[in-house]
Amino acid sequence: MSQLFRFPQSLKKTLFHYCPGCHHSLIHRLLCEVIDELGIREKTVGIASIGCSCFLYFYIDVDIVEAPHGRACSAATGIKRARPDLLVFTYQGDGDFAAIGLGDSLHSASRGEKFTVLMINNTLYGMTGGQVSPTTPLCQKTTTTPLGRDPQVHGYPMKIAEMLGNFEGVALSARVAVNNPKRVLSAKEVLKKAFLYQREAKGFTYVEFLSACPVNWKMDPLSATKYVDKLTEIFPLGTFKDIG
Ligand SMILES: Cc1ncc(C[n+]2csc(CCOP(=O)(O)OP(=O)(O)O)c2C)c(N)n1
Repeated sequence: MSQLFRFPQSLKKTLFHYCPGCHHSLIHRLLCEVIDELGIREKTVGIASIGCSCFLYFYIDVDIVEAPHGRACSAATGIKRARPDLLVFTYQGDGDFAAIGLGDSLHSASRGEKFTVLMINNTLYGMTGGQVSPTTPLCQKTTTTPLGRDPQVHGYPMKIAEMLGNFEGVALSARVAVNNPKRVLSAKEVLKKAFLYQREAKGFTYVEFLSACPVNWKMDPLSATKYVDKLTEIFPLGTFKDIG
């Protein structure tokens, strides 16, 4: 049976708590398909972080550790160094990875720690009510930039996947989206490659997902899905480093 019609073994049979139109559930499924296809369920450890995805352990049937806000890459470093035989991934929002956790994140990448990061970039702090984050586009309204992000006051959006592409310790840095079927399929291929590179101990692997947040973007799910297309003008999809 095609994978499309098979319920992933690593995905728990429970209802998601995510808002309608949020892309977390889709990304969870892709992650589980990759874990199943690589046959690594018993050898995988996930690091959930603080944000909307903090309940990762409700959904993904692998060992999950909850890190304090921003510390997922440091927790992953410890686990991977202690047990290099395991496949370790972090699952982090843009606030977690690129704001409070920026120091932990960049130093892990620079050290070439051999785990995989899934960075879910919804361009704001979702769980706490939609505050500005390092990846908020210019002009985007958030609860802390009600008139839109002004570069003179709030700075410019950070392009993390591009930045990590310049790090020597990074084996793979890519940005993907899941707002149409073609993109879903290519996102899965990139994620699978990240886990394969990790299995071969090639270096730090980073996959950034542009992800819809209809509630905090104050859009219906369809408009939010379309807004992801607009986001690709600011955050182009693609691979910024691939050591092959
Ligand atoms: C040390 C600490 N500071 C602040 C918070 C409050 N807090 C919880 S989630 C969050 C933002 C999460 O945003 P992001 O990482 O982008 O994830 P999202 O909710 O959008 O998925 C913040 C600031 C906290 N829990 N712990």
